[in-house]
Amino acid sequence: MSSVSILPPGSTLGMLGGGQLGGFFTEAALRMGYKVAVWDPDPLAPAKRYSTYSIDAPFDDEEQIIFFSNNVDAISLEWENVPSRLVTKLEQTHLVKPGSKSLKLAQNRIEEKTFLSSNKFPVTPHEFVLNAQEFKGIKIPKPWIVKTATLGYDGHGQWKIENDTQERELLKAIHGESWVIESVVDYRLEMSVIIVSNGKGNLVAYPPTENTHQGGILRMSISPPRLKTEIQNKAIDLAKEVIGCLDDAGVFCVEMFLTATDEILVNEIAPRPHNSGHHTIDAFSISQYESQVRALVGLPVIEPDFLNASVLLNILGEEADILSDTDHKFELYSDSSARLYMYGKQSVRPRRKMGHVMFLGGSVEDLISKAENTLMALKN
Ligand code: AIR
Repeated sequence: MSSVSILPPGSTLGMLGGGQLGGFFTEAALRMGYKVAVWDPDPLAPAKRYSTYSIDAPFDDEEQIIFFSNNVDAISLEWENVPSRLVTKLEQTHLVKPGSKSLKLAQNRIEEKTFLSSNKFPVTPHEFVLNAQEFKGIKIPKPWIVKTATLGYDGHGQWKIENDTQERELLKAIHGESWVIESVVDYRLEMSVIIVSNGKGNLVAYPPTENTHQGGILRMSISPPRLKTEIQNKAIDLAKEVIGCLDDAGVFCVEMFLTATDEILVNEIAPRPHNSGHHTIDAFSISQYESQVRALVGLPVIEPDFLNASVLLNILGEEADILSDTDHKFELYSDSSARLYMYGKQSVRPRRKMGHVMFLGGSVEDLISKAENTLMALKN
């Protein structure tokens, strides 16, 4: 473990994972004078567009583990599916923020739910199912949300099961997995809070965003959320308690549900910046990515200033092709409040996050209608 308290500009930061989240981290780190080594098995991973060095090998390549270790001063990550074994190994010689403890929790929904409920944080009613036979004994009435315990993100490994036919279909498709079965909660909205932790008890929160999803994938994030200040503060306090309990350093996101009776339930914890926090690039003085750099290098972790309202619209799958089709006349290209971010992903997969549009300034209602109009235009 390094004894240096602040890593100076010019140091090299290692990033495990090279998607859009790692890409925005890399841009922030470069702006602050750092170099970034991005490791992602995909040679065309988006973050590699900005990296100083990159590694394309699988995460278990021993030679590359040595090369990476020898060339970076501190390490962060941007994806839950980075093997925790690798992080555990790197932690022996380097600062890794967040570390393997939070990563392992986020990699296994059974461990995550157990952590949340054993610390008395409010969660949805749920049961664990350790093999296909145990589906017979589930006591929670349908409809269910069925989630694989491991390797789930962006709606992967998640199904809504409303009746016995759908349950039979699901059982035909699964092999040797374990699962979390959740009740479908009657919630009024989903929200998320980004927390930055310096690992020494200083926790800073971004205000909550209100999120809408389609097929388990984030579609829009609205900031500020259309919620009473009192509820926003409750969400911030809860998120700080959850991350405080994790006792790790870095950027985290706590996803939550607000029920019809204004109860807040914790849904998931991500030990990394979050897609619902992209707006912090344009709508706050310090982005979640700069905060990730600050927490990693030991710079002060501070409260960001709110600059303006924003609505994020994710561009999913083939919408990226439609948006770049020059025959279409998208209003957003003539709208000075709209900023387009495309991640440079080479292959289009259905519902893959390909980019986002950030609508900025004015009232949230106007921004939402601009986002909705863009979505309509993408469908035509
Ligand atoms: N990501 C990580 N967890 C959830 C998401 N969406 C981001 C990370 C990761 C990328 O999505 O930046 O590298 C993977 O996206 P894809 O489209 O390659 O599956």
